[in-house]
This record gives sequence, structure tokens and C-alpha cells, in this order.
Amino acid sequence: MALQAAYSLLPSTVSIRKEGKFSASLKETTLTGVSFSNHLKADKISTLLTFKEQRRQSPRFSTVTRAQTVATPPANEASPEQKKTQRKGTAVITGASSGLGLATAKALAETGEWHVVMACRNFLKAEKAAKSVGMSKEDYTVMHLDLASLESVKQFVDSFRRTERPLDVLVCNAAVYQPTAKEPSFTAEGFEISVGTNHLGHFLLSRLLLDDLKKSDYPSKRMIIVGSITGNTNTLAGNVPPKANLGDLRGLASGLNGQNSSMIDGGEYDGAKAYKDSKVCNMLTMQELHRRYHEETGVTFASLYPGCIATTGLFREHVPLFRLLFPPFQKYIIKGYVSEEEAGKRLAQVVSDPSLGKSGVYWSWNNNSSSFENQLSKEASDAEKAKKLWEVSEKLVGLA
Ligand code: NDP
Ligand code: PMR
Repeated sequence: MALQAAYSLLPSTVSIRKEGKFSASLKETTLTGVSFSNHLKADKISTLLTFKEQRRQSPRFSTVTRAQTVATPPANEASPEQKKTQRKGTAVITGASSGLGLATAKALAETGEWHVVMACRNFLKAEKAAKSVGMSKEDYTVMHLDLASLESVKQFVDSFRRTERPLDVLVCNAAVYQPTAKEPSFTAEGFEISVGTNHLGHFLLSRLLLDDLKKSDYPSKRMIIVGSITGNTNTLAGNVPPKANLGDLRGLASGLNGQNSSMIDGGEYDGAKAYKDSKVCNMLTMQELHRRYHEETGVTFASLYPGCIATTGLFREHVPLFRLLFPPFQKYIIKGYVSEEEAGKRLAQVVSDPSLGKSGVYWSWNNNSSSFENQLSKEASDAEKAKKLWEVSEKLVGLA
């Protein structure tokens, strides 16, 4: 939290030291918010930063890039594969009433090839948002979904099925971030709200809608769960305290209801950490879905870091000074900033671009807005942890 105050003092050099774990210095750099190991040459890295923990965790850190750059045509250019499609695709996007979700809905609707189901907790806000970005009535449907209630998730699935629309792509995008909360708040079923909404709500939704995706005859069926750099401790952003850490999942296993703990690792409540933990859960869930279902169903499972969209509603509960300084900090110092529009185009590529059809991938974009397969941190790619998370989450949402 002390770091937030540091924004008021930010010069062109940023230094962080925390418990001797790492130190980093940024000066005249062009950091775009992607994993250093993918992005900077080894010689630059060594002059820019000493990243002891990273080196300990990943011997690959000092070697440059296994990332693959893929040339991606703009989302609104129809590929031959898309042209063959007889009907519009249907994409369900959670949290499409603002920020990334809304920008993605708009980008998809504009192609004329997608009908977007905006799955939102605030029906009126979503309707207004769709109108405000100029989406045409025939390109979207707003449906109620409150991810902080498992009952609402089930009702949404029932209502969606009643529309008799096929499901071709599901985008799990909605999230809450409570960095300044002193005490945890809880979902309808009593789970800490960040993990309850961002992970458990989406976990149930994705499990229930997998059957619907399976039934789709669309050429490329996809399920996308939005991740983030801040959950990945193989990056500088992921090393800004408090760091994501699920531990042995003891807090989650004991119900995440504040009686034993409201944190997945069983520790003291920290709203910023709870959000980052939830993003690790999102990225682990995507990989577990891939391992369990990709071959059997042909569904592509993917996650992404769209860039730092520093102006969205995600930061609505942050202190005013943070909201003032975060966008210029990201634009001019970190150079990780992307506009909502650009981020929406990126997520729309993961939805529909044939060149991003590979399953099990965590996508990121470089300075030229070219997509590449990024590497997840040790924890966010831990298959054992993903399996355990899956099993514990199944129990909590009533699937096991
Ligand atoms: P926004 O706050 O603009 O969007 C979040 C959306 O989630 C809103 O539409 C919000 O609805 C919705 N939402 C929140 N709680 C619920 C709920 N209980 N049920 C249904 N919907 C809910 O933030 P962003 O656009 O920035 O965030 C979108 C995604 O992008 C998140 O997954 C976030 O983790 C990720 N991300 C964002 C980054 C950034 O820099 N902003 C960076 C990396 C990842 P409402 O409008 O009603 O509040
Ligand atoms: Mg970060 C490469 C550097 C980088 C990137 C790409 C981000 C992205 N951040 C970076 C660096 C730093 N941040 C540094 C050096 C600092 C210390 C001054 C810093 C601080 C910081 C704070 C206090 N950053 C933040 C916060 C938040 O509250 C945001 C957060 O963690 O939300 C969970 C955030 C973010 N930084 C990012 C991104 C993308 C965020 C938004 C969070 C997300 O959705 O994951």
C-alpha cells in the first residue's frame, strides 16, 4: 500500500526494495507490461534490473524469449474461414458494461459477424453503455448475471439456454478489485468477494456453459478467461507487493468465508492480494480446462494480458491520487498503457482471429501490438496446483 503513495513522488526513475527480495530500477525504458523474459534482451536486463527472486524461480529468466510473434490481421478483417461461416457467431462476455468487456463487445459487433450477449449485473448500465459506444440493437443482447451469486450464475445459464442461441465463444472478463478495503466483503454464498466473483463465479459459469460450447457447430469455439501480468511473479509488475501466492490453498479449502480466513493461502486479508490471487486462479483454470477438455471437445481455451488499461472502472475503489497518477505513470514511465479501444481489439482477436486459435495459451502483445504466446509464472503454470484448485473450487460451487 505504501507504494501507492510513492506515485506522488515518481520521477523518471522508479526503485523498489522490499524485504531484500528484489530490487528494480526503470530508467528510460520501454517496458510494455509483458514478461521481461520475453521482452528485453539479456544484456539490457542485466543493466536495468537485478531480479533475484525471478532468477531463483526461473532459470530461463536471463535467456531471451521462447515467445513467438504472430502477425495478426485487424479483428474487423474477415478471414476466409469466417467468410465461409453461414451465421453470426454468438459471444457471451461477462462484465461488458464497461472497460475491456465493453470495448471488446463493440469491436466484435462492428465486424457484423458477431452477436454479443452482454452478461452484466447492472442491466440498465449495460444498455446505456452499448448505446453510448454506438452498438446497433441487432448486434447485442443484455442479460442479467451477477457473478457474486452462484444462484444468479445458474439462472443466467437457464435464461441463456431459453434464448436458443448457440454458444460459440465465452469470455470470462468481469472482475472486482478492492485494494483499499480494510475488511473483506463476501458474495451471496459467503466467499471473499474478489476470489468469489473473479474466480468462483466464472468457474461455475464456465463449467456449466462448457456443454453449450460443445454443442456449437461454429468453426472455432473458444473459452477465454482474462488474466493479468500482476498475477505473474515472473514480471516486475507481478513483484509489486502484495504478491500473488495461493500457498497450499488452505484458506480456499476452508471456505474462504472469513471464519478461518478470507484469503486463499490462509493469511491475513489483503484486498489487492486477493485480486492478484484471483487472476492466478483464472490462469490456472484456463490451463486445467485445456488439459481436461481441449482434445475431447475441440474448444480452444485461452487467457491473456491485454496491456495496462489504466483508465477503466477497475480502479474505482482506489485512492484518488492513484487514479490521477496511474494513467500517466503507465503512459510515460512504464509505457505499458493501452487504451480501452486497443485492449478491446486485442481481446476481440483472441475471440475470433484464426491465428490465435491455439489452445492453452496466455496471450500478450508487444510494442507493435503483435500478439505472442507469453510465459506464465511458476505458480500460474503449476499443473498440480491447477488440479487442486479445480477440485477445491468444484466443492465450493457445488459441482462435487
Ligand atoms: P471494469 O471495472 O471497467 O470492468 C469490470 C466489469 O466487471 C464491469 O462491467 C463490472 O460491472 C463487472 N462486474 C464486476 N462485478 C461483477 C459481478 N458480480 N457480476 C457481473 N459483473 C461484474 O474493469 P476492466 O475493464 O479493467 O476489467 C476487465 C478485465 O480485465 C478484468 O478481468 C481485469 O482483471 C482485467 N484486466 C484489467 C487490466 C487493467 O489494466 N484495467 C489489466 C489486466 C487485466 P459494473 O459495470 O456493473 O461495475
Ligand atoms: Mg503496476 C513493467 C512494469 C509494470 C506493469 C506492466 C504494470 C502493470 N505495473 C508495472 C510496474 C509497477 N507498478 C511499479 C514499478 C510500481 C511501483 C511504483 C507499480 C505499482 C502498481 C500499483 C500500486 N501497479 C499497479 C498498482 C495497482 O493497484 C494495480 C494492481 O496491481 O491492480 C491489481 C497495478 C497495475 N500495474 C500494472 C497493471 C496492469 C495493473 C492493473 C492491475 C491488473 O489488472 O492486473
